[in-house]
Amino acid sequence: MMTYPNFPERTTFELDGVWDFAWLGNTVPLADFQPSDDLVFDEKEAVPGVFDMGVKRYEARGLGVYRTRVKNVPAGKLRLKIGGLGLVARIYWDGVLTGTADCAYLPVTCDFQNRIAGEHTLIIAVDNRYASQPYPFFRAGYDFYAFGGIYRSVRLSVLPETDRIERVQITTEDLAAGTVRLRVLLPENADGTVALDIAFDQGKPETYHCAVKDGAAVLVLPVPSFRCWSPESPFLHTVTVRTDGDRIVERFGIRTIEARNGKLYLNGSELYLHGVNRHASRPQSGPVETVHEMMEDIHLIKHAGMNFVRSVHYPQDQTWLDLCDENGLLVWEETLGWGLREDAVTEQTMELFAGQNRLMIRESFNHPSIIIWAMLNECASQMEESRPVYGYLLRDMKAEDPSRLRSYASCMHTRDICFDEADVISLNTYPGWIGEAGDSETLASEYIPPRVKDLADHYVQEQFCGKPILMSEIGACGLYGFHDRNYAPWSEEFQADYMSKAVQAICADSRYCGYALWQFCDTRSYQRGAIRGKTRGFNCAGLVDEYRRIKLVYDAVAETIRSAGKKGEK
Ligand code: ADA
Repeated sequence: MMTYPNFPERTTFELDGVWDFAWLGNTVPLADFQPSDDLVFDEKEAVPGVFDMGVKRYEARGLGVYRTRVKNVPAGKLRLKIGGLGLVARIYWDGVLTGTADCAYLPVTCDFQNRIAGEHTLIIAVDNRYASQPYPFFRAGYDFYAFGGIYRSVRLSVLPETDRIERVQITTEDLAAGTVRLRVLLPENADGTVALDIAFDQGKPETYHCAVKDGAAVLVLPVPSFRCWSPESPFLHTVTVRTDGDRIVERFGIRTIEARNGKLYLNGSELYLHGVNRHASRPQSGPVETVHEMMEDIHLIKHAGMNFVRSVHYPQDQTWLDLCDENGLLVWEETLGWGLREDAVTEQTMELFAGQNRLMIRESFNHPSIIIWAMLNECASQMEESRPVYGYLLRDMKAEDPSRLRSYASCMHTRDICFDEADVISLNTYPGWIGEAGDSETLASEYIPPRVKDLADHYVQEQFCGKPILMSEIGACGLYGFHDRNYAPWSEEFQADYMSKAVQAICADSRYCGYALWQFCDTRSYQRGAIRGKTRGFNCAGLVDEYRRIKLVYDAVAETIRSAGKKGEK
C-alpha cells in the first residue's frame, strides 16, 4: 500500500521481499560486528519480518544479519528509509557503515553518497539483545515482547541534487474557511526566497514566491472545495508541492482538536472517546502486519462502537496511521518508555526521550486521526525530581506541534504531580485486578465504581485547571475458551463483567472525556521472570485473543457502549 508522503520524481527501490540472512547469535557484540567476505549467508528471511518467532530461533536473542543486492542504482545521494526495526541495528552499504538505528520502532533514515552506478550490497545487522542498545529504551520484563527483526518496509531512493523538499507540515488554520498552514521544509535552502508550485487534490498548480527562514517556507492557503475530516466523515485532501528539483505529495485532513472546561472538542463539537489500547502484535510475526490484518482490527474496533485507539507503547507503522485516517479512527500515538522508574528519566537522559518524541511527531505530523501525542507510560510521575523532566518534554512536544494535545498515562493515581504541562489527564487503573488484594466474596468489578469516582474527585480540583480526564487503561484478563458460571478470575465471564462495569461507571461520570480499555487483543509478553506473571506468555486482557477470536467481553462491551455510551454519538 502506498503511504504518504510520496515523491513522484525520485527514483525509488522498494526493497521488501526475501533477503539473505546469517545468524550470529550471541557470538559477537553488535559494536564489534564488521561485514566480511567470510560471513556465510546460509538462510533467507522475509523483510519486513522477525527472526525470533519461527521454529529455528523461537524467542532467541542475538545478532541476525540481513543482506540484499540492489541493481541499477545510479551514482548520487541516496536515502535509505526503514519504517522501524528492533531492537537496534548497524547499516552497511558495500561494506561501509552508513548508519545506525538506536531505538526500537522508531523510523530510521540514512543518507549517504553512492559513488558508482551499478549493483550494490546492503547489509542490515539487527540485534535483539537488550544489552546491545546504547540506551536501554527497551528493557527485559516489559509486558510486550521485544521482537528481533526488520518490522516495517525498507525503501531506497535517489535524492534530488538541489532544492530537496523534506516534508510539508500541514495544520488547519481556519476550520470554517478551510484554510491550512503549510510549512514546507527545505533543508538545503539558505534564507532567501523560493518558487513553489502548489496544487491541492487534482487541481492546477499555482506558483508562490516564498521567503525561506530557518529552512522552511510558511504559507496559509485556502483548500478549494474543502471538506472537514471527522470520524463520521473521514475526508482527506492531498497537497502537491514542487520545487525546481523535487516534488512531494502529502495527505492531510482539515480538523481541529481542543481541550477546555474538562471536555474534548473535535471541529468545535464535544467529543467523547470510546476506545481501546492496541499493540501492533501478531502471534507469529509480532509487529509485522498486513493491510488486511490492520483493516480487520479497525473493523473490530469500530464494530464495537468505538471511535478511539490508544496505539501503545511505541511509534506506529505509517500504514496503520494511514488506515486510521481513511477509516475515521482517532489515535493516541506514544513513544517508547514503559514503567521507567527513578533511575531512567532524569535530566541526564531527557534529551534522548525528547529526540524520540520529535522523530515520532515529525514522521506522523499529517495524520488527522492523531489527536494526542504521548510519552512515558507509567513512569515516575509521582516524584518531585520528575517534574522538570516531564515539563521539559511536554513543552518540547508543543514546540514541535502546537496543534495537538499532549499527555502521558499515569498509574500513580492521586499521587501524580506532573500533569501541569499536559493537556489531558490520563489515568491507568485496575481496581480489584492489579495491585490490590481482592476479597474472595466480592466480585472484582465492584471495586471499579469507587475508584472511578475517587480519581475524578481528585482531578477535577481547581489546581488541575479543568483539563479533560481520560481513563487511558482499565481492564482485566480473560482466557479465550475458559468459562465459569461463577465468574472465576481469568474466565471469559469474569472479564466480560469487569470490562462492561468499567465502561458503565466511566460513561456515567460526566467528569471523564472517555476511556481506552486495556486492551484490544491478547499480546505476546514475556515468558520468564515471575513464574505466574504472564499466563501463556501473553497479556490476556484482549477483547479478542491474539488470533482475533472474539471473547464474551467483546459483545458485552459493545452492548454496554450501545446502551450506556450514547455520548459518543455526536
Ligand atoms: C500496565 C501497562 C500495560 C500492561 C498492563 C497489565 O498498566 O501500562 O502495558 O502491562 O499494566 O496488563 O499489566
